[in-house]
Amino acid sequence: MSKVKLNTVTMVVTLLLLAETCAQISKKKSTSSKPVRAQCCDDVRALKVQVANMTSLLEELSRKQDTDLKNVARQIMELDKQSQQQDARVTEAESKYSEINNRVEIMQLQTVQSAPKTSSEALYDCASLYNKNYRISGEYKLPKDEFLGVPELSVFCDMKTNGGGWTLIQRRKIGIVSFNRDWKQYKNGFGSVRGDFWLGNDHIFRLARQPSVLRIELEDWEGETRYAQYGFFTLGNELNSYKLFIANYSGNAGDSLHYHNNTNFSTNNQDNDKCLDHCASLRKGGYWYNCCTDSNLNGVFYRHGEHTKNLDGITWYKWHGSLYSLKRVEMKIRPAGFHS
Ligand SMILES: [Ca+2]
Repeated sequence: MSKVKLNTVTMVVTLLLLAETCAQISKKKSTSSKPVRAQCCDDVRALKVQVANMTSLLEELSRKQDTDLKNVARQIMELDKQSQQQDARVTEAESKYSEINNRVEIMQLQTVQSAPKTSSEALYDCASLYNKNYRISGEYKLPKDEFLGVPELSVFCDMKTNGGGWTLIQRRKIGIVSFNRDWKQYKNGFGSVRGDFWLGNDHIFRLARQPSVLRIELEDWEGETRYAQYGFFTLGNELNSYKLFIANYSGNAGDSLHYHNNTNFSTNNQDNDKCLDHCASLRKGGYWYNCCTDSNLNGVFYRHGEHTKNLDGITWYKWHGSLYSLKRVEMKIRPAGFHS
């Protein structure tokens, strides 16, 4: 490029010098130097043509450079985009890797569990798993223990919240599983521990025979979360209709379980409530109904926009009143003496 420019400049200077010489010659020999003048002017014309050619070449080169620059810029942008896509793929691969890692850990745990063991090292709940260094939230299989008369049980462990070690006894989040069920179903449990479920009154009763803490986590349709925790939680056995005993509330959701303290469990086919009405039928769930509810965590799952119609939704009176059905609920327990 600079070479071309230099040539053009040289050419232009030469042309000017020639024109000057030409003018001087024609001044000196104005009458007798016709052939010289003609020769000179022919050279000037030839040079003029050359300069014009050079100029157009320059313009063409300059245009080409512009195009090249634009192409380079485009290529850089393209490369940038590709690198971003690469980054996204790496992130995705990383998250898959950690998921697989989790599964491997859980499989290892299941292998450990299937080995024979004495009752003293029984994997009794999520807190005992936590103490055996299982620190990932997820589904675990608690083995059968004939010594304690404990059946095999799939549980979901929350190993993160407030120190971990929590065994979930209930979850509402998807809304496909109906909670309007009978006594036997509430006794044995239903649903899927990865989705919506009730662990089962027999299992909850057994887990809460040791002094336990109950934690209830709630989420509304705006994505806000609250919790209610009870430092004391236990249930009566089936003969005592799984009567609820709670105490020592703390949290920011308000205490909407207090009204249900010391009441029996009722279902659509067993009215054990403290009311002339049949609360389980009215509120369409199984719960420790009083007359009837200050909370209804096993009520009907209403999607956003439908939750102001009925009293039978998933309610927690002290937070959103009796007409607001919550988006998500988790009820979880762990031993009172648990230390993470
Ligand atoms: Ca009744």
